[in-house]
Amino acid sequence: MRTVYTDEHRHQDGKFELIEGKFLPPFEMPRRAQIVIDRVRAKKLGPVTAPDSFDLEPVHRVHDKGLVSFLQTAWDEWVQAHGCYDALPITWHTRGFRKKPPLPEVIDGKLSYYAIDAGTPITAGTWRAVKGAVDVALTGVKLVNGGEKAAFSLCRPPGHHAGSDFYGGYCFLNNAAIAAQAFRDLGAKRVAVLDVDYHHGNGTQEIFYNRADILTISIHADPLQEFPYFLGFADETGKGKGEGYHKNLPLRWGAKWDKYEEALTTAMKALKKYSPDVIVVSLGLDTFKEDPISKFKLEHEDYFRMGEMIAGARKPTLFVFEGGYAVDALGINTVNVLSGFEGKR
Ligand code: SS9
Ligand code: ZN
Repeated sequence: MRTVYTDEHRHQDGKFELIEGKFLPPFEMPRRAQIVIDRVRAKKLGPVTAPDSFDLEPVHRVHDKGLVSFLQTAWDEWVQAHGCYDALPITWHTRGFRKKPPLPEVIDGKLSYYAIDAGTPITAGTWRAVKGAVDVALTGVKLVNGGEKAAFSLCRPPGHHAGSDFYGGYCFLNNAAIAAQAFRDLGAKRVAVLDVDYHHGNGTQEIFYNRADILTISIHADPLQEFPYFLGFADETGKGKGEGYHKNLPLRWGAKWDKYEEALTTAMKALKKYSPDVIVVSLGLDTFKEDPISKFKLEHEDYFRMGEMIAGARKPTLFVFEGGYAVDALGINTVNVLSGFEGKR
């Protein structure tokens, strides 16, 4: 299968994230994508192509214009106010405030308005990297829409925590959601998004929650135990027209392949029943046993099986790269899924 990749991701290179009470160098780092593209080449998964450049119209199909323009100017506004440190918020819009407050005029307030956490630094190159990741996703769409059976969009930064008008969890714009909507706009009648990242795909769920034309399924750590904490429970099944077209499969900390396989079997059953024209996979590899911020216990081998099971749907499939922070193992695990999908071990 073809991989879409650009070095533009390197421009997202934060100094800090706030995690476990410490300012640490971000787990979401440029080496993540580097190690994956190296493995793609070493294993000869297929050709690697650079993305085309798209305008922002497909982005505006799923994201609020305010969020998109904020992401473009936030760094300059931040530097004017505070100098060249990473831009992170420290106040949140929570219960007890106005439901729909006006957008604050100052950068600190804007960060508080749009961000869901203090782990997602905006830096000098953030917008450049984010735009690159969207181009990578949309180029993958173009390939699959043009008849390729599958493609791998090696997006970085990831996207599945970003919603219509919020960012966080290392994500700024939702690459997978933008891709899913683009498939619809190119004529696909039904699209399914399968999110196998360790964390719940809250952004993707929020974006498509009231729609029946895009089925969303997420397998992830129980939100009672894990980020993003407030969405991703099994009783969330869609709203209005979208009722019955969202599925959450939360698993408790410590889940190994046996539990995971059960959930993935359930997911694939729902997906096959929906019979989509195309599948978008939010491919996170932070389910790995050595992931430094996660608590599932998948092994290298399990990722082949994951790929095989996804291939069982026999639909055109776009893989969109999401999380995974055991960097040394990230290339192996990612390419194992993609090789498994292609029936190669
Ligand atoms: C650690 C919380 C880390 C969010 C992680 C986002 C992962 C994106 N318990 N902060 S795939
Ligand atoms: Zn994750």
